[in-house]
Amino acid sequence: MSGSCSPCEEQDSHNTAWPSFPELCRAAAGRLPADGRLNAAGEWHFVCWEVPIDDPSHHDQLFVESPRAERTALDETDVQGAFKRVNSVWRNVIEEDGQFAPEPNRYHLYVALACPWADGALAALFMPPDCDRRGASKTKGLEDCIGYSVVHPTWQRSRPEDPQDQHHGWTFRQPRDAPLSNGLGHGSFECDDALVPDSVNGAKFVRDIYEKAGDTGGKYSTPLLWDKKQNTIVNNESMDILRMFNSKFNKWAKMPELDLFPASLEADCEAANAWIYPNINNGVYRCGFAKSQEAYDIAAQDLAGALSKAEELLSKQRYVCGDTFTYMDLRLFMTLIRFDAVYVVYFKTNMGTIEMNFPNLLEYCKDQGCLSGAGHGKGHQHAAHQDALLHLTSRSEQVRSDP
Ligand SMILES: N[C@@H](CCC(=O)N[C@@H](CS)C(=O)NCC(=O)O)C(=O)O
Repeated sequence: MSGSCSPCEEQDSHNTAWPSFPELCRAAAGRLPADGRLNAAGEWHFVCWEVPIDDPSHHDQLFVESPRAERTALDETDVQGAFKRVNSVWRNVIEEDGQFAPEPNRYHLYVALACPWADGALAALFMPPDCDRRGASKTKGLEDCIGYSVVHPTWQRSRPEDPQDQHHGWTFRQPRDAPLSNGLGHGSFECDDALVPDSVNGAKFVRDIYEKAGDTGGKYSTPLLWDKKQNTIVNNESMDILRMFNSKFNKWAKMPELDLFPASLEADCEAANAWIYPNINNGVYRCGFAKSQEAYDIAAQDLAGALSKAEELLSKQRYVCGDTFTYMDLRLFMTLIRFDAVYVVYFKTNMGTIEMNFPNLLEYCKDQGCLSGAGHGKGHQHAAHQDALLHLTSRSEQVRSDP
């Protein structure tokens, strides 16, 4: 095979067309290619690269200079500078008679409230006192069945004792501990009452929990569902976790009848997800984590179009799929509620604000009143990704300079 590899999503290293990455990794004395990751099974996956892969003299370019590059979402970019989210690695399922059986008080959820994916999973657990404006519950009421921990919103160096290891990630603190600054030493972010330290593993960092389960490749993301019985990770994909919370713990749920994944609306939800997820939920990240102007412009255009489409849709119906609240609403809400406070500034999604420019989306958000949302969002985004974005020209700046 000759020539450069075009941008590609995760591919399997065992594909015979590609050089053997495990061998390359070994040959590089433990150094890992910059554009790849080890999955939980210890197999090497790469995201993309642009060197002639048939020429061994170029293989050095596949390796990072530091002994070890711990991955975060900020590294998940293709050669055009577009954010390409890498799939979650831990995908076990909770099922009767399976390795992970449904049981009360067996599982523990780790979340960052700043994270819309994790906050959605957490919101599904809780039964708030007075639900929404029209009195309908939107959560399962599993708070007595599944425990949880909440990280501090400001990423910290997870191995500060190792000068070679520059990974920054989620950390646990007690409410009223000393405030934290970000990795560049900026800011002072309080340890508020929303923080819940890790009572299960006693971990200082989310990374520690992944490593306890044998995952040393990262990324060390939330949500993360932990099995206290087998001392391992069940799953770190919010959609899977939501699905399991929806149906596997109904014996203990206060609202077993609430179905966020109704079979009758499956096709409608999937059709909505096909444009809402890439353009809005992940769309804000595609703007925020873009590393080229072109990638940002495409993402911002997709996002603006999808917000207008959602605005139009919700002028006609209460929920994304009609009259019924589904997981699509939970996920859309979790993005919209962060939009003005966080994404407009930090991810440069400033094609408008929900409050000023999208009246139906604003009403829609108010309608979801009982859901928790956006806790810690501002503190995290403004403090964590200190090197993202700063060189890109935002949508509103382009409009200003091009009247
Ligand atoms: N696919 C995952 C994505 C979760 C995710 O991206 N979490 C982010 C916070 S919003 C995270 O923890 N990132 C850690 C990192 O990038 O190191 C899901 O939906 O559960």
